[in-house]
Amino acid sequence: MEKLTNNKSILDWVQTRIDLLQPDKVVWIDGSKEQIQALKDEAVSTGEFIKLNEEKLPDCYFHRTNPNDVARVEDRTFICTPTKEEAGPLNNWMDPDEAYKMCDDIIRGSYKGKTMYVIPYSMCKVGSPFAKYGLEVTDSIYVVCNMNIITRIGQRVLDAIGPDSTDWIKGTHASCNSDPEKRYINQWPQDNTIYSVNSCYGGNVLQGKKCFALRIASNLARQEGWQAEHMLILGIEYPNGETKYLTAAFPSACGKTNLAMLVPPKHYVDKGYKVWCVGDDISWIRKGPDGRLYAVNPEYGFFGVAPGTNMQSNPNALLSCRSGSSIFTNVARNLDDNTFWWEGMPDAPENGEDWLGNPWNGKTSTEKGAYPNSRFTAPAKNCPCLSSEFENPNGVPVSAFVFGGRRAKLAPLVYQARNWQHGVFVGAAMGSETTAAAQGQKVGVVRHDPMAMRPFIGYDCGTYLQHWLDMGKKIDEDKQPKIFNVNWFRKDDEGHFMWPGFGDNLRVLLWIMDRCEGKVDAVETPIGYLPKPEDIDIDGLDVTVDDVKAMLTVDKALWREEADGIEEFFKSLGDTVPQELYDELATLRANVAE
Ligand code: GTP
Ligand code: SPV
Ligand code: MN
Repeated sequence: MEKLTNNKSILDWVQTRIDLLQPDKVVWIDGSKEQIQALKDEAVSTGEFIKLNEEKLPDCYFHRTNPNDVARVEDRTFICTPTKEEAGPLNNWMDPDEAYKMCDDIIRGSYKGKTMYVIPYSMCKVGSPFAKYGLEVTDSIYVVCNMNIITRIGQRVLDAIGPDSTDWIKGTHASCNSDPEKRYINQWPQDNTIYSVNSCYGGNVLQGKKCFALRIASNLARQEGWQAEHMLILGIEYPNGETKYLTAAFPSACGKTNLAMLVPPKHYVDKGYKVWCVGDDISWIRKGPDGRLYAVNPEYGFFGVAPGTNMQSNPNALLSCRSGSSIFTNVARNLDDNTFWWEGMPDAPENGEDWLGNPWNGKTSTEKGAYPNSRFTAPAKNCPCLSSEFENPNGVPVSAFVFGGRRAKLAPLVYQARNWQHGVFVGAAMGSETTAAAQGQKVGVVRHDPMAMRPFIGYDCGTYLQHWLDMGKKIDEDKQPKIFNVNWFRKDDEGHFMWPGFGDNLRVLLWIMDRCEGKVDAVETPIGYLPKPEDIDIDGLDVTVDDVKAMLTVDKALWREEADGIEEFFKSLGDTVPQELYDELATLRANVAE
């Protein structure tokens, strides 16, 4: 085995992995094109990958996971802190020593006959002030190739860690036999350690993403005074050439990738507006030298929801994965030309194969071709609207934080919080209808999901909310991002979405930005500041001012019910919930009282 570092802490740890997992062979991932290509070829030869049409989809591959392993498993995700209180009531908890023992017993010897790949990876640009490094050992080429797309990997990472540092995250992935009863996604925040056991699904095993960049990082962020959030980052370029940035937190499968890459409506394009994507899922946020908050995207690619992505809804995402070097997981295939297909794309193949590998006629079948949580993995560099600031080591200044979720009835299209503390309450009280992004829960049920971080806070939720309040106190009021809530998913009585969404969401973002600059008035309501209906531009839409009015109604009776739900939720979080949030709840109650 050719080692790529002399760092003793790394070599010692890799040796413990070899002793435990007992691979036949160890391969260090240097990240070279040749090495990655050889791995792809090997995966094709074993059937792990299917190579797609090289002319139409250069360097693109298809992969199927075990049908029992198609989304994150929140009920099998554990935070292993010395005490249960540190993990808090929203996380599953396991005693750290017991968790090691249990996982080690499951994975011991599971690499026999296999190769261990050692992936050095970086979250954020290598060597940049925000960067943090990790190593993940895996027995899956699929994991190596995906990590190569969504993180920065290889020799340069080991060089950046250097010969002496012990400041890196230790990650162990073992595919085992995909036994759902023995599947564990465990984080030990005190040890900066991650285990992914008996899974090969992205969010469980591409450890840079949710395990590290959110669960482990949120814990580091609290200690070090910054924030790790489940937020997209986008820039709006105005016709005068100025660009303003916002970040937005929506729960899984609630529209982050779509918003991050939105294409402005035609009359905005004609006027010279542009939207630039900095990130579509995760933000690391710090106070900059000028006292404002700055956000970076620690990832290097996109792991996006496939179904619903098309040239109308999100052309930039489709172009990102079509232009090459992408991986498609659990989608359907068109066997005539060996390309991918999923719901929401035109021309369902007659001669197709569904995500399970069964013959599938998209013209006649009533079954879905692609799994609802099927995904594409695409390099950020492929994205036509990638921001020039994507690799800016210092990040971009944040003007607004936007929260949102799927609420058929309650939340208006957009509203603004009265101040930071109220904004933290709005984020803390967020609820959203559940989606297919997590296994083992009913889809479409409203659940509380503070800051869209419920499955990703690596410590106690009440303490996390306190950290949000503390961050606000560190920033002068005039430099604090303004906080908003949006709801693209409000439905009319017939169950249709009331707002066209997607590119037209820019119309709402422009109101948000105008509010940040004090350029537009608002209506004060019991829940915060709402737009005057005529201030949301509907030019060119099949929507009237009355429709907008209907999307902006605040139904006090519904909000009274909501307040009860929020109180119950806060109580379930225990006594670490900051008093300030109960004060905000009391204000809401008073405002919506009969
Ligand atoms: P994760 O990758 O799981 O974190 O998801 P995400 O938040 O990035 O969600 P994504 O943008 O992939 O969207 C998920 C689903 O929501 C897709 O099926 C979209 O078609 C749908 N969606 C996104 N934006 C809108 C919108 O503005 N309106 C409506 N009606 N649907 C939307
Ligand atoms: C999410 O579920 O929020 C995702 C996909 O972004 S996963 O990587 O599976 O977490
Ligand atoms: Mn996500």
